[in-house]
Amino acid sequence: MMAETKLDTVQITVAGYATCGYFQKAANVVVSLETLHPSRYKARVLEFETKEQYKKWLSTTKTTLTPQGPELNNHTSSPLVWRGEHEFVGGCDEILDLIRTTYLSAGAGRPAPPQAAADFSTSSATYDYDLIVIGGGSGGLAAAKASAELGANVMLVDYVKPSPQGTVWGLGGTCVNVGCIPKKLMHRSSLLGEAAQDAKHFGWTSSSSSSSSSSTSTEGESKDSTSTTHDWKVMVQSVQDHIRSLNFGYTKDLRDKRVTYENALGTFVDDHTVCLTKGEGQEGAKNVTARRILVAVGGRPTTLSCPGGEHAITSDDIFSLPTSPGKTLIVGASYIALECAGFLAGLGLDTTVMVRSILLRGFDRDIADKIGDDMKNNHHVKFITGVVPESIVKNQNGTKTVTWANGGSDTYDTIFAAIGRRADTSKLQVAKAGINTNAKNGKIICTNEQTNVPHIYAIGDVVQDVPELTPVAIQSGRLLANRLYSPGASQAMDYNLIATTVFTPTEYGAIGLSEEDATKKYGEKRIEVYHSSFTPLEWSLSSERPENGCYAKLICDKDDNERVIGLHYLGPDAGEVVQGYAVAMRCGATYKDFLDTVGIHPTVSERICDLRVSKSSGGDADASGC
Ligand code: FAD
Ligand code: NA7
Repeated sequence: MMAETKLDTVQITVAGYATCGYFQKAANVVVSLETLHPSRYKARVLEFETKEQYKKWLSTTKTTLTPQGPELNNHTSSPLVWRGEHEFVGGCDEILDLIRTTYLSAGAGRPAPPQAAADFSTSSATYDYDLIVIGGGSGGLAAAKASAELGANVMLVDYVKPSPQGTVWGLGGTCVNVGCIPKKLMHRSSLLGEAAQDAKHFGWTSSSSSSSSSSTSTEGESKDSTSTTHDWKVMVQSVQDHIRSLNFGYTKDLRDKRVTYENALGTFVDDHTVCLTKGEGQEGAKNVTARRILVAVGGRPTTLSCPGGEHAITSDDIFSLPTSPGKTLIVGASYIALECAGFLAGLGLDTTVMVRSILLRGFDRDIADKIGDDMKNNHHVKFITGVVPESIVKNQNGTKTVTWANGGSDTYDTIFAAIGRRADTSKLQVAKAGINTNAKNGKIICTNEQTNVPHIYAIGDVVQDVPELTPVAIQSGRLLANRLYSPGASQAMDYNLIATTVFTPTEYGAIGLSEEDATKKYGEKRIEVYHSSFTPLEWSLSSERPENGCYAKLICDKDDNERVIGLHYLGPDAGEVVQGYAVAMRCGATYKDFLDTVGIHPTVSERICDLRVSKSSGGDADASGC
């Protein structure tokens, strides 16, 4: 057996002042070297707050280094780099040259794994925590727990500012309290109502009697023609009970993993210090410090700016309304608007969507149009298009009268604004830490989840140009924790080919590019689309279900062996159907791979492995039989 050569660890020290770009570059490279080869290199970074402090320190430190001479004598710039105890190397250029020629020569030609830049701070400084996480939502919880499991001393602070309507909730962030979880459960409630409709064709009969639903109903009782009734209060109670159990679970989880949890609003005092308050005023305020800070504060819904806009609720309020919203106008046409419209209509409520321009901007047009038609024709959702509310007046009986362009007007029990979300950075005082944000939406600009302040990070919805999805926040938080606290870990978050699902009455699952984006990116000539409309077997006994109401398409890159670059599926259980295809697409699956895959019969998913009509052929996409 060959004996393993034991190499000595080389320590490289980089010193400089915080705002010096050359110092940052040299420090990043040296820390990366340690990350790549932790047993061979040890990075030591000395950061001074100001140029003056650095210069003062430099003049005395130079006397301790060797070899003494004109080169060392003339070195007055930042950074100062030395090897081992006192072997002078030079500045930024010298250390980069040394690394290139000496330390990396054995691995030349092999691409480095994707890595985030490392951070650094004065090694002698002491802090209360290794990491403070601001925000206890999907991303913050995941990052805090993973960091603590890797040995870091972590504090997590979470605070929910009440919505303008006064709604508050517990630990867990948007997804658990006012997002994915209650949304999916209410969507499920709506699907159960549809299933009850289907059930009679499968031999079931219902004996319950009917009750009435009026446009001003606040009782929460709705009915359909088969006399199935729905009780809003029961649904909300069950959903909220479930959420409370999740809130409790998160608190316990933090305790078990030894993360210090503070139910407090965090605001930056400086780049290492966070002030914790109870939200209202400064009473009981305390400062805590950390070597690193992670911002995971998510986003909040945008409110309507028209006169009377304050009478509208948002997704922060809908899932805990104590009584049924009754006749509802939803303003906005993206996925939150359509998902909520879908379940409200499915629960039997009079539901209208006000669309400023198009449905589901950014998603595949074919599918977006089909969703609109389906909601209108098969799910009783009304649409008012090309307008926005001009005013909302609250009437004495609590109803709200909305007016819009061209004299349009109607009265509703509830106005629900779903017109987008803004990063929740307004109270964070990011400027005090020197963090760069996008002034338009408050989002934090990051590279590999690292802000412009090297030891401050951000993940999840608060980050500019990142998909606003729970699993994205979680995955990026876990990978970041690994990079920070697991020696040698360097894997960066990959934001490509992330599957998602829109939970409209007929669900829509998507991975990769829309047909429009694919055409824009690669050109029309390079794209081939294979597609089919179909009727799921489950729908085939119900006269209420539309024929060929479901649809699937694969978008392929002809110049790359017909690699599948976009997958779109409209039909039941879309999330369950598309998740596995995301794995295949990440592995580079081609159209042929899809066709070669034997389907599971009789399922809706098998359709995706049998899309034989190309758009370029002009063939009929409507399927018949099995
Ligand atoms: P959040 O979960 O928003 O957590 C941020 C936390 O930080 C909050 O608790 C907030 O109160 C707290 N906070 C803010 N400021 C401070 C401060 N200064 N100090 C202390 N705490 C602070 N995604 C999906 O993947 N699937 C879906 O089906 C889905 N459906 C959705 C439906 C709706 C209605 C909405 C609104 C969103 C939905 N999303 C969905 C998106 C998903 O909820 C978000 O992407 C996810 O929650 C983002 O996680 P986060 O950690 O970035 O932030
Ligand atoms: P989006 O995806 O930002 O969409 C906002 C929608 O609201 C969109 O249809 C907009 O129409 C519409 N909008 C925006 N401003 C107005 C005003 N002033 N009046 C009327 N309509 C307006 O927001 P969502 O809330 O659906 O989702 C946000 C994210 O949260 C999403 O990515 C999820 O992952 C979680 P437009 O197309 O611009 O004309």
